[in-house]
Amino acid sequence: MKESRWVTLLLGALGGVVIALGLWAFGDVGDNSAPAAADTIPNQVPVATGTVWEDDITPFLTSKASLELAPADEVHVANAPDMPPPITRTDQRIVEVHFDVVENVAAIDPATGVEFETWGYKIAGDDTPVIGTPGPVIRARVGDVFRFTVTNPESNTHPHNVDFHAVTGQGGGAEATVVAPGETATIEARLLYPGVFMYHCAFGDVPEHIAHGMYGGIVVDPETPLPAADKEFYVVQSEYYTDSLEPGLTELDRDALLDEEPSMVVFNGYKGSLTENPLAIDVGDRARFYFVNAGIDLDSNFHPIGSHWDAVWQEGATYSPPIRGSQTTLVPAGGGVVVDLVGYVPSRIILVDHALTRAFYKGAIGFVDVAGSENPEIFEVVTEP
Ligand SMILES: [Cu+2]
Repeated sequence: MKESRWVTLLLGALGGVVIALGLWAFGDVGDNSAPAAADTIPNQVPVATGTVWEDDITPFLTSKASLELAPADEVHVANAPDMPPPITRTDQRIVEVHFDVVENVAAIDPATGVEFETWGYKIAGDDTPVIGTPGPVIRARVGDVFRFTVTNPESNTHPHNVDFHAVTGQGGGAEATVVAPGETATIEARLLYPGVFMYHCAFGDVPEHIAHGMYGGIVVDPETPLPAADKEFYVVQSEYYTDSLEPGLTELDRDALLDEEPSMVVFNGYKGSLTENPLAIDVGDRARFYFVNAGIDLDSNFHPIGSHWDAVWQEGATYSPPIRGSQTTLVPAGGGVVVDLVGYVPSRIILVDHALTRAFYKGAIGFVDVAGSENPEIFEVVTEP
């Protein structure tokens, strides 16, 4: 490189430092061309050099004092595999959700009768879930204030809490939501980032609480909605570490937990949940999956056998554009993804963790039944065996 080029680079770098110091000294950072509405407050925060990202992705916030409750007919919770409808409003609101903690004994492999002490969450006042895991899916819009209340019924035995990966604040709300049996706690948290996020109990021996089933997903819709889908589903992958696969009540196998060797890897809380109750779509449908990998320990290699992921919002980061046309998407433990598939021909699409030991032997398998007319332009059996 020529000497003059070095000098230019050096002067440029010095200039950048001077500008950055100036911005920092005069406190100009944080005003990233915010809209001038009276009740809008800038959210942008300075980074160490005193600069802000020009494309800061968090929204400008309507002050809490100006926020109204979300419309009464807007749905914010659903039990797997259902999703609440997308949030269609364009303003920020307060979204209220109330969970009860579940402690129960449930069949985690109903076909063989393997039972386990399942802990989890349910919508307060909703007595339909008995297993409690995965917890209900929550849906809100980015910029909303999430007012979350958790009650641990007096009949329970253990304290619990919730760490929301969608929440910015100490422990994702964990410390503030510790509830002993008989207690109730409430937090308010601004949902700064859109996406699909895990939540889980983070009390005491955290892996033990998650191993008993204390996890779920929260979907934060982006300001610019995703392209519409015809059907939406909520699917959670998770692991059980039982000391037996015999019928009857099994115990947590601590050695297996330490070795990260689950006896079961399941979708939606128990073995067979999505094979005994296949998801149903029609030819022509775009089906969207809000998928959370609760772990505890294994990454998921999420694949639709006999189809493709037409769109993948990697890591569930829906602010970013999707990649298109994928076969298998990697979902880390404690992560999520949003994936679309299109029903092109009538068939049974098989959802698996393509680490196939988990699918064939441990339960990480589910069905999507596509109904409609054959299309030989896409698939045709030429000669039967
Ligand atoms: Cu817990």
